[in-house]
Amino acid sequence: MASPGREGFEASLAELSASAPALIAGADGLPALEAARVSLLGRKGRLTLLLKSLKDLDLEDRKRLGPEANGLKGRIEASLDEKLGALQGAALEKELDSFRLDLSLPGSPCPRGRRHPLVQTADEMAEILRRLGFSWAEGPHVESDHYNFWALNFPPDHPAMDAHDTFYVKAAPGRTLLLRTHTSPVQIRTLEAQRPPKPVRIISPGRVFRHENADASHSAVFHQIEGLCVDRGVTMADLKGTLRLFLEGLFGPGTRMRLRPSFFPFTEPSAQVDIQCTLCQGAGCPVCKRLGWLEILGAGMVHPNVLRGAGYDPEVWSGYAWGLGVERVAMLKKQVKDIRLFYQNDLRFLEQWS
Ligand code: 2U9
Repeated sequence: MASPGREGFEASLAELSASAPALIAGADGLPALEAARVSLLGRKGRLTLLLKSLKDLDLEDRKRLGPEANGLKGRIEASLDEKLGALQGAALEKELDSFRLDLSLPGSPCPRGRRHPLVQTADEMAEILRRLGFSWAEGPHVESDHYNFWALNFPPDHPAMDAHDTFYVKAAPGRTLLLRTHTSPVQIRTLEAQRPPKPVRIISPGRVFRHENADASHSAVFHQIEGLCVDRGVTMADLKGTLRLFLEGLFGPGTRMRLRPSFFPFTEPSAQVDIQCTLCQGAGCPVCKRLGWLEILGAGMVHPNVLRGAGYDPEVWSGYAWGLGVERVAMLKKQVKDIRLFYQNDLRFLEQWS
């Protein structure tokens, strides 16, 4: 291209300086602005070509007009940027204007989940006992005969050991494994784990297994919560006080309880604990079989043989323990007539309690 010469250069510079702002200002959208940029600063844009032609001027003219032309380039770039920002801002405003969010619309519903009624019952008992200082302890479902029976002072001919009552698991010769018939092995394991012996206050909620036919009040798989407190100088009065607070917490203030003598291999003395019938307040009804009282749990002072076996000297330490069935409590509190309903997963049944 022929050199425009100094005058031509100056004329083009003056013309561009005058027309570029209007060109940019007049761009009414992003495509128009891009077209303006290309026409000024693109590879063959007017200012680009003008700057390229600088080299054809005399040195003196280059020194004077070069900075002027570059200054114009800087101003044009700045106003292109400014216009781009303004157009993008306006586009965003327009998009936001067209997008009306109605915050008063109800949200999409999320169905509320529920704990299983047996979990609700176990949690309620555990919470009362937690406040009384008892910690939650766990243990295996598949146990050795040692932890399930021998460590708990069962005599070798106790009927619980019979295959009719206990599920045995195939094990290596010389080793007897079974599905625990109560959660008491957890307490033995906990006592054994304290070396040297120290005070223990635990509950052992969990699943237990007994080889029996299911009916409205029996299930081969059910749940227990057992409690154990071992310390120096623990007495039957502590057991009664704890059970009173536990049963009042569970069945309401003023719930009456009574202890009747009983027998378990692992406690001595042992007691059967009843509460006054929650339905008829002792008057007698079908639920309490007209007795006015409901058998609710078994309890007693930990047998000295059990303490000794677990490494606690019975001359120094004493303890109380109790056990109860979660299903039995859930059935009483929620007025469920058949234990099997808890395991059938009929949501119409399960959703009654939240
Ligand atoms: C240790 C020492 C003593 C736990 C106890 C009972 C009495 C009891 C039954 C209630 C209904 C089982 O679910 S049920 O059939 N339990 O009557 N359980 S004392 O005694 C222990 C436990 C562990 C070391």
